[in-house]
Amino acid sequence: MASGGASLALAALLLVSCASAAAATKYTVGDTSGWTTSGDYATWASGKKFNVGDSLEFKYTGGAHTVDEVSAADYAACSSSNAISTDSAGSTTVTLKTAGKHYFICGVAGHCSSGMKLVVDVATAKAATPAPAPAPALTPAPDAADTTPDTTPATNPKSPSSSGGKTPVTVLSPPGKKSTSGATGLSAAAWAGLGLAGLVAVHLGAF
Ligand SMILES: [Cu+2]
Repeated sequence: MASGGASLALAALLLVSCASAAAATKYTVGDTSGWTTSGDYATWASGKKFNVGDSLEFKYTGGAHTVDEVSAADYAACSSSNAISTDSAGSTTVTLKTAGKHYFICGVAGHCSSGMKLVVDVATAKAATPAPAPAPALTPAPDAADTTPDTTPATNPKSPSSSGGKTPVTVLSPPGKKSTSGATGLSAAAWAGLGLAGLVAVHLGAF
């Protein structure tokens, strides 16, 4: 039961991760125009819904521009001196790992002020929490705890008397049960015969 619940939870987790991976979108900044001084990235970003896990691909001529992620203040000031990250390889892919606003500018002098700046507002990804997982895991636990104490004390009181004490107990019980109904019909001889047969049967069974 516990392992079944665990595998259910694992399956749910795999489904969630697969779903989020499939939902991740890769955006080419500026589309076919790429990352250039003539781009209008406010217009490009407007109407797009960015989620955690999505990625931005900046396409430009390597060395001609940079992609710097900066703070809101540095974005406004077009300053890349305290950039969070920078790249100038020519094709820069940035995965949006956290929700909130992410600011990107080009660090080449004059480029940011001429429009090479992009801000994206990343929404928090919908987290499908595995709610059903804790319920099945908890249910079997009390059941197992109940059965264990029941069987353990039952066998323990019998064993201290003697290890072979089980045999006389079973021999005596069949006449005891029938004595209520057999008091009217059965004779003492019949009872003795039954007891003897029972003893023989028990001994044969024991050996
Ligand atoms: Cu530039």
